[in-house]
Amino acid sequence: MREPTGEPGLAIYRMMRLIRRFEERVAECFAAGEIPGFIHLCVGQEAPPAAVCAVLAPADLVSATHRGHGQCLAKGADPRRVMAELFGRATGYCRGKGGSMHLCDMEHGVLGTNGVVGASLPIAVGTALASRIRGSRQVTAAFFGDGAANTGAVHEALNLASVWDLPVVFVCENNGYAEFTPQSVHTKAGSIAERAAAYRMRGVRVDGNDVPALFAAAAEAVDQARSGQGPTLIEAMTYRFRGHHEGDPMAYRQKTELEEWRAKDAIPRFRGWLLDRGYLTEADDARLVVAVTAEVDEATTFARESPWPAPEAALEDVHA
Ligand SMILES: Cc1ncc(C[n+]2csc(CCOP(=O)(O)OP(=O)(O)O)c2C)c(N)n1
Ligand SMILES: [Mg+2]
Repeated sequence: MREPTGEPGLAIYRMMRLIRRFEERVAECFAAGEIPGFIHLCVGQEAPPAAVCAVLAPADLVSATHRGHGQCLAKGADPRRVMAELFGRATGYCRGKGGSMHLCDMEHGVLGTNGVVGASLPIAVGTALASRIRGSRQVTAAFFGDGAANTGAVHEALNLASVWDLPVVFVCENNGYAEFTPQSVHTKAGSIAERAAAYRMRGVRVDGNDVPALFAAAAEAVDQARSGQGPTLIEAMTYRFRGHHEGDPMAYRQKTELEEWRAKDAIPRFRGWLLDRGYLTEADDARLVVAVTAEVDEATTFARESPWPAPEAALEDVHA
C-alpha cells in the first residue's frame, strides 16, 4: 500500500489548503457581486481531487464536474487563470467565456469542468480510448457525484470502459446529496462502488476525508489502468460544507449533520497525520497557510485587474 509520505504528502496537504482558501475567496467575491453565474464550491471535498491528482502524471487527463475548481487546481491549473475565468476576464483559461462550469486547461490535462451532470464519464472513456489508440500510457480520471451515478450515460461509460479495459479511473465524490435530495431518497442502491461488480469492474469505497486511504486506492487504480488492466470505480465518501450552489439556504439538512462532518474535516485530519509522522511541523504549517493565502490574494488581484473580453471576440472560438 502506498502512503502519502514526505514531499508528496506535503504537496497534497498544501493543495487541500489552497483549494479551501480559493473556494472561500470565490464565495466572498461571488457574494460581493464580482463573479457572475452559478457557483458550486467544493469546501469539505478537497481530499479526493488532491489525493487522486497527486498520483496522476502531468500528461494524464482529468474530466471534471460542475463542482470542479478543486479538480482543476489539483491537476495543476494556475489559480490566477482559474480565478480570472470565474470573473469572466479575457485572461481566464477560456478567455472568460466559459466560467465555473466550462473551464478547461489542456496544458495541464484538464479536459473541462462540466455543467451536464454525468457527462464527465463518457468524455473520459473517449479520451482513454484515444490514448489507447495512440499507444500512449496516459490515464484519464473522471470525477462525478452520487447524483450523477443515477444517470444513464454513467452506466454506458462504465460498461464500455470495462468491456475494453480502458485506462480510466472513475472517482465518485459521494457527498450524500444531489442538489437538495439526500442519497437515501435518490436511490435504493446505497453503495455506488458495488455497482462496479455488475460491469466486472473493481469497485472500492473509501473514506473520502481520509487522505492516506484515498491515496492508496488511487495509486492502485492508476497503476492498474496504466498497465492495461482496466478501470476502477472509487467511491469517496465525503461531504460539502457549503450549499449545493452559492446562495443555497441549506434548509434540507440538520445543523447536527454539518457539525458531525466538520469533526471529520479532511484538512485537520491529514494535518495531524503529517505532524504525528514528522513530515510537517507547526512552524512549517503556519508558513504554508500564509503562502497559500498570498497565492489566492494574488489570483484575486490578477482576476480583478484583468481586462474584460473585447466585444468583437464574442464570435471567436465558435465552432460549427
Ligand atoms: C444532465 C443534468 N441533469 C440535471 C442537472 C441539474 N443538476 C445540477 S447539479 C445536480 C446534482 C448533482 O449531484 P451530484 O452528482 O451528487 O453532484 P454534487 O452536486 O453533489 O457535487 C443536478 C441534478 C444537470 N446539470 N445536468
Ligand atoms: Mg452529490
